[in-house]
Amino acid sequence: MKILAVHPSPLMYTKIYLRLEPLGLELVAQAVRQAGHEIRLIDLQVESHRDYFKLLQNWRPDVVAFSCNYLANVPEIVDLAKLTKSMLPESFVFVGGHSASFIADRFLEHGEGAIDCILKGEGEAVVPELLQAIEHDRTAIARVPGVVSPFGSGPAPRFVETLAAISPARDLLRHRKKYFIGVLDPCASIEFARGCPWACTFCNKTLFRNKFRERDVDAVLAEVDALVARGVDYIYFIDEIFGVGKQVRVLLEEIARRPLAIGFQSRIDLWDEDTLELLGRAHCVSFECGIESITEEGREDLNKNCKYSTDRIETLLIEARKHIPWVQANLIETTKDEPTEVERFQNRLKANGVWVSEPVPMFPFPGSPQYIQTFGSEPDDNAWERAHEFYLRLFGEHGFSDIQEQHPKSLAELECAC
Ligand code: B12
Ligand SMILES: C[S@@+](CC[C@H](N)C(=O)[O-])C[C@H]1O[C@@H](n2cnc3c(N)ncnc32)[C@H](O)[C@@H]1O
Ligand code: SF4
Repeated sequence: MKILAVHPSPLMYTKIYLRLEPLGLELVAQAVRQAGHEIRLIDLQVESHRDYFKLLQNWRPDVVAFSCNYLANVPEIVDLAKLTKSMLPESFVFVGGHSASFIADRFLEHGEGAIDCILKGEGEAVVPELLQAIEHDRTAIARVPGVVSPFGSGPAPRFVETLAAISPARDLLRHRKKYFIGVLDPCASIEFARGCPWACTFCNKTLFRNKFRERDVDAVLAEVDALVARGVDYIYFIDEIFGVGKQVRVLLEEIARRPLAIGFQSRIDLWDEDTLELLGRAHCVSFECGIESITEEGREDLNKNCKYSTDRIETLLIEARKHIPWVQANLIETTKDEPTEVERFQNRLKANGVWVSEPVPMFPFPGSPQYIQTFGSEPDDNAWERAHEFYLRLFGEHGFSDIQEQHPKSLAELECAC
């Protein structure tokens, strides 16, 4: 079959600050190709709706697969699915990714028949099975793990057991040079590990990226070398937490020998003076970490489980900045931190070149322990509406952070405007 994989348009900041390649979709595309299908990929972060419709018209795919990691992309995907079905009524349209997995039933409802199913979970683990059902017996899709369809739902979503076999179909990307972070381009994304062994209360990882799995270091280096050969000189590790695995030191020593810069998100308590020096040698140019609170009580409340004291955190952030040009520490608003103390902490670090965020209001993501603490049960079909309403009510009174919209609309208002 002919499969068209589609990534939706950019989120606001991806126009001005960073725009990353659709790595998840590239992995799904590779699994589709290995299953013997023809595959093309279009990324609407860098191509237009016009390009998409042209491709539909000229290539006439049998299946269109959308990637939806963010709720902000839902309206666009619903509209495109409807237009796709009106142009190619025989085509099979489905959606995968984080957000699609969280709101599968609602997604189908909004699709009004234009979306044939949602595939929850890690796509590469099960997409060949779904395509087999689509090709031979469409009613069988309701037996595929992670499928939610108007004809019923399959067993629990499947996740990749080992990362040994995964590899992204990077060659399908038509505009490799259009991905960037800040002024560093062309930039590529790589994953070294998936999941995280910690359980911070606010972190939206339990439904999707809980289990920690590490890739083989040689496979990662082979991917790095292939990218360098294509002219990439900046690699962003998209792991939610880079630096946990057993092979991190080996990887960094090898990267130190190569002509490229790297960036990532991590926890400060995974590093010390020696390993920060190694990061400098490995040409790390961007290190972002979640400090969350300037007090041990605050970090405890958020179940951060940080093994360092606040003084040690401060020392290491300043040490990191000696080796790395951009070091960022994120804070979350907590009742345990005195605003004047926060300001002093920020000023001391900023004087040493470390960027510290303003404390950010915590969103009770369905999929975070905080959601269950706040609402007393696992997320249901109304979870996102409930969390959003709660958040607007709470911080509408207290105020949002400096980088947020100060009078955000409710989901109901936003839906009316679509
Ligand atoms: C890069 C990134 C961003 C970038 C995106 C930049 C871009 N597109 O250019 C930026 C910085 C903008 C960003 C912002 C935010 N992000 Co973010 N982000 C990530 C990050 C680090 C990497 C994404 C990635 O490439 N993953 C790797 C690939 C391999 O996985 P994947 O894309 O999920 O794909 C897999 C599956 O989802 C699925 N799949 C994907 N597409 C498809 C398609 C089909 C057809 C199928 C079948 C399957 C499928 O299969 C893939 C392979 O297994 C993830 C963490 C992580 N490591 O995943 C967080 C993450 C996705 N972000 C998260 C969050 C919370 C946010 C923010 C809300 C943070 C905030 N408070 O502002 C914002 C939202 C912005 C917005 N306006 O909506 C959460 C969850 C998001 C959610 N849906 O709830 C994550 C998981 C981090 C976390 N643990 O909290 N983010
Ligand atoms: C920089 S990364 C985390 C990096 C790394 N995993 C860590 O633990 O340090 C994501 C940051 O976004 C912020 N964040 C995540 N979820 C949030 C939520 N639900 N509400 C507010 N801020 C959140 C936190 O400051 C978090 O550390
Ligand atoms: S915030 Fe970081 S350390 Fe905490 S659970 Fe999420 S990824 Fe893991």
